[in-house]
Amino acid sequence: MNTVSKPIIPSPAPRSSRPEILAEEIIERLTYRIGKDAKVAKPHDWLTATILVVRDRIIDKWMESTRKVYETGAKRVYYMSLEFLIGRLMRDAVSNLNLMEEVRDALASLGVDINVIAGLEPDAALGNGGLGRLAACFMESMATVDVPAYGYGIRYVHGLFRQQMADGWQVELPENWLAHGNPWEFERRESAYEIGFGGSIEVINSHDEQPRYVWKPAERVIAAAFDTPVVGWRGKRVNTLRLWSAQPIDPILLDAFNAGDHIGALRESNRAESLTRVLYPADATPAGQELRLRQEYFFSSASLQDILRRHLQQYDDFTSLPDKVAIQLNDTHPAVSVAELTRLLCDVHGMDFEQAWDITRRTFSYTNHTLLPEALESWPVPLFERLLPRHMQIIYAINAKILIEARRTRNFSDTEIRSISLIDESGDRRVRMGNLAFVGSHSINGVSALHTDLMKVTVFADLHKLYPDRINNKTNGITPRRWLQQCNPGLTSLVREAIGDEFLDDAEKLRALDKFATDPSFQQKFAAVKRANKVALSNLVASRMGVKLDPSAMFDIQIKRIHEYKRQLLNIVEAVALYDQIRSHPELDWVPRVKLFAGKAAPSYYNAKLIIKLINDVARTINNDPSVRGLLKVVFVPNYNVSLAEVMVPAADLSEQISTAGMEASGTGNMKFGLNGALTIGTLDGANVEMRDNVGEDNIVIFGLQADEVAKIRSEGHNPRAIIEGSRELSQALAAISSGVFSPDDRNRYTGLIDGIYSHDWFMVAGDFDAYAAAQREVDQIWTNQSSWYEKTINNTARMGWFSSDRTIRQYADEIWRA
Ligand code: B1H
Repeated sequence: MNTVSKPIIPSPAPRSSRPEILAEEIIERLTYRIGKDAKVAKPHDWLTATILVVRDRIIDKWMESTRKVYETGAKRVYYMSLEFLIGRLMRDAVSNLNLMEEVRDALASLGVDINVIAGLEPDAALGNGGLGRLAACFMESMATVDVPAYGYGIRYVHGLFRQQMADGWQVELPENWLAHGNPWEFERRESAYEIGFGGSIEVINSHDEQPRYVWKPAERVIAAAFDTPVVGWRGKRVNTLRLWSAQPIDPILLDAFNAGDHIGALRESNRAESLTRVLYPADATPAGQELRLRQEYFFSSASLQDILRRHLQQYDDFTSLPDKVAIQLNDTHPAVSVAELTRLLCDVHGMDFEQAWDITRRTFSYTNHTLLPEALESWPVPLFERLLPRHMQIIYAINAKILIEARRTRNFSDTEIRSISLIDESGDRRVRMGNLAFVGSHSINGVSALHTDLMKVTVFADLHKLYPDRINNKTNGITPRRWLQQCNPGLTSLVREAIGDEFLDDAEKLRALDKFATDPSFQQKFAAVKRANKVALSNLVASRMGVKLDPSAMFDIQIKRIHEYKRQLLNIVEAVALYDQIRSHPELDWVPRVKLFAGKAAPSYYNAKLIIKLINDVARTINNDPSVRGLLKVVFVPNYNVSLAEVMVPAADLSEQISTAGMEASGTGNMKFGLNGALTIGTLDGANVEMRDNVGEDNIVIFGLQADEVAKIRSEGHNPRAIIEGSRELSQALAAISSGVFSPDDRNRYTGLIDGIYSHDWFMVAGDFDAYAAAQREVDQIWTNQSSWYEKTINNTARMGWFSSDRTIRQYADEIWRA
């Protein structure tokens, strides 16, 4: 026998992190990878060279992490999400590798300022808002707490649009994060899969007990993988974010090209590539278009094929899948996966339906992120059938099984059956993705305690009766690395001086700060850090918008997507009322305030865009009125994104979390502000409820109707007109807006918007106005006693550690994934 012994391949030598060595490597990458002479290198070249050097240090750990999972046979977790709102990566990676000083010094020795080049990195904005940012925090926390995990998503060429203001109106411009290339990613040509659409189904052995179904798609595209390493805190573990890009099977149809049809020759290629070209810019509402369903199926199928391939490489068959694989569905966007996994197991791998279904259900779990009825995804049956004919059959088969079970075991009535069915038969027939995700999962979780409670009595009330053990809560969290250490180095140093380093590894250790809350010298240092952060934000606002802010005023900030339920309108109406008051009573001691707003509106959401315009109209009027004497300023900062949040969050004195109770599933911005020492003014909605429980009711200002009261008022009838007429401040403010005081160029601009408050007030702007205004005056009162203000805000920082996404991920790992 001729045996060739396997060569022993040495691992690369560990890399030094001495600044001199780092500097040498940066020059090496600049020269040989980018092809630039240091003498003519542009800041962008330095950035790329630096990222390549940092990346190499991640790769060693990456391979080690991957190897370890193979060796130990550990369970893998897959987080499937159509959105990953990552932001910039360099600071995150450098800081998690504990190389910040070394990289800074290395660059300084080359005459490069790390802050300048870090600011050039584009934000990876592959998400809309909270749901996408949560996925990014989870990726970092899964690496930190050592869960072997892969994120699966789409590599959109254009992430969330860039927002510009034209005369106070939002204008959307394309975003181009890949313009300078992406040094973080690795294209994996070997990991490519075919994805089909449309076509027909062939039945083989149709007379057998187990006929085989073969789907013959009419259309096919290739899903190509791009991997980004995600490094956890202290570089312990590196996981993979795998994003799929659509490519044509035939890049060019040469026959057509040779016949002179140059455009037709590229048609297929364009069609394929358009699949992953843009992120749908809706938040908390589904896009409902065919391309979106194609995106959902494309990334679901590619990810599942990849997961099954990896499993078979290591294990004999799929019976062990639920023990070795946990797949988390981030909302219903990947819910078609439930049908796709069943299909792959039956049609491709020859398993019988019952077993495939059992494995599917034990493998998936689903997170619900919203109760808004208009946000629950459903697809018209004819569209679904045309695009995914085999999946439609499987969904009918699952539905039959579930409905029979419900009738037999629980004696479900027709009404209950209609509500749990996977098909909505109430109008045009539609496939309900929420119900599909629910029945195809062993765990369904909400994202805050209140939201989970409401899930059980609203959208999933009947499914909850059928499967009472499935719904559970996992309150959201945020990564304290990005949202404290990196965005707020001043506060981080101050806390380290006071209580040592333990909180860096366990955010709940911040509790030790409690005893400093009343310490005058600590309060002063805390205030100095806050002031420095406010100066930094003021500089940004001055340079971007030419508006001057006074850092000694209270910075009152509301940043999030613009949505009626988030009630930016309530905030700006109160600002108008306050403006009135200041002018009527100039003799009173008004607390100087700067009201800052930022956020994007879905391009097709008319009222949201109108609210942006209103904020800008009010800002122009107030900021130019000398009688206000700078006591009130209103600013709308354009193009809100992760990087802007990293500057605004640490600079906030007051955090506005004022959604209509029962409508914000959790919120995560609320947590970022609390952690960074802002006082929250908020309703008892989403995770605000648990924030109050953690920080204590003296350290948060809660106002307004509660979720059950809102529900009761809505069902029994609400009379906003009477409320408005009973509140002088509110009626004056609404009359001013409605009559065109802030829009002299178009006096009717806001008539419709304000009429909505008078006629139905669905979002309880009138219903909550007086309580909100009173709460704002209470905030003013607290501010006038600065020692009491800082006592409360220090208590916030001290008690927000529980909201670390490390805690959230540990709960998912222990209670859902069992990883
Ligand atoms: C949240 C969404 C969402 N809930 C549909 N739902 C989308 C729905 O493109 N779409 O079709 C996009 C996003 N996003 C948010 O999730 C909640 O509103 C927040 O309250 C919550 O904190 C966040 C994370 O759980």
